[in-house]
Amino acid sequence: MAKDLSPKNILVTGGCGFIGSNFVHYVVKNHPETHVTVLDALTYAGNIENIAGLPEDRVEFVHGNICDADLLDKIVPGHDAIVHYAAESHNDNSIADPEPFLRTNVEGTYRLLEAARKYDVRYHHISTDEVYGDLALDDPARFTEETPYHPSSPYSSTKAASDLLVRAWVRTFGVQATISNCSNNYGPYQHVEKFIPRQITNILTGVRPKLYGDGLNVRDWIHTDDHSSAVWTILTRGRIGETYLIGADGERNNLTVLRDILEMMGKDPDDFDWVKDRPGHDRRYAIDSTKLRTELGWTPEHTDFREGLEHTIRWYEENRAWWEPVKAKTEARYKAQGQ
Ligand code: NAD
Ligand code: TDX
Repeated sequence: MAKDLSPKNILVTGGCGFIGSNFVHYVVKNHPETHVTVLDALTYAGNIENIAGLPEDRVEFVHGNICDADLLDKIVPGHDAIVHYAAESHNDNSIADPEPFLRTNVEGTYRLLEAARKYDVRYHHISTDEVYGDLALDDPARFTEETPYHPSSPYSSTKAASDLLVRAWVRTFGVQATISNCSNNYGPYQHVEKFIPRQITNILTGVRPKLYGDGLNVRDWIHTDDHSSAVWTILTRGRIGETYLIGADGERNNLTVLRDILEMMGKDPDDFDWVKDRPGHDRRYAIDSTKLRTELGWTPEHTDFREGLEHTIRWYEENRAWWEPVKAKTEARYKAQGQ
């Protein structure tokens, strides 16, 4: 039986990052009865501007680290749920330096689980489809909740480790937790290190877009607002101890996505550079979200990928002040890696 929750006061970790901040906007817009505390360390990937302008009586910001147990003792009591987005999230960075991924993704999750256990707070864990490894291009299969874990990168292996901690804390300590594993998100506020914003902002700054390997790797794209509605559904109506996969049937290869971006921005579809491949590059991700759809009745709303991409391009065109300060540094890092 699904246990319904009507959260009045939730703690959102990583609420100044891409997906976490979109979730905070989603809650403020759609659930006026819910107050949000954002806990964020403001790493290179976090930006306080992502939640600027939201009403102060609805959203409180706490600057701090999820690995700080004393801080968690101060702020977790009084909340009826923790929604845990905070992570080191970029595969390429995890290849260059895995250590922060171990600390934030593994130790940070451990600290939050201990706090959820100590203060008996409902916990929802945000994870990724990358824990399942990859699929061949010609494989008719998609990932389900039963697919064995088989992560490829330092990033995905630390996310897999964090999922397993959650399962153990549910079984051994009775923590009231759920897990969701989502596919690739796109939309506003995504850091320019990630594929879609990198290419859009390259074009806007006169740099040629960069495609890894043969460009045929497939990602299963979902608009970040659909991820938010799915997380809210699981948080409020999901069965404790369960995992739900989140996806919107958006499989596309990188070459197709890049050519869409070039065409929408009025450029020649061949006006990009082929660069060296990512080591261990996962070939294809694909999500079967039947469980979430049939058991909890969730459906995605933003399923027209080209329309979502058009809006995303507009957002980066109209919000240059948001990304310009970090663009040159991000490209310099890639250049040093030959990408
Ligand atoms: P992001 O890198 O944009 O944001 C991460 C946020 O966490 C930042 O605000 C950062 O400051 C904060 N943070 C990092 N370390 C912290 C720490 N130790 N303490 C407190 N805050 C810290 O990430 P994202 O792309 O928004 O991803 C959010 C979550 O969703 C992650 O758990 C990621 O694994 C998961 N996920 C992402 C995708 C995707 O397509 N981006 C898909 C599926 C799942
Ligand atoms: O410049 C690029 N060129 C390129 O071809 C970049 C940055 C990426 N790529 C390729 C690599 C991937 O096949 O594009 C695809 C998407 O790359 P990323 O945006 O780095 O995402 P990915 O590695 O698929 O992981 C993302 O989705 C799952 C998020 O970053 C993770 O946090 C999430 O768990």
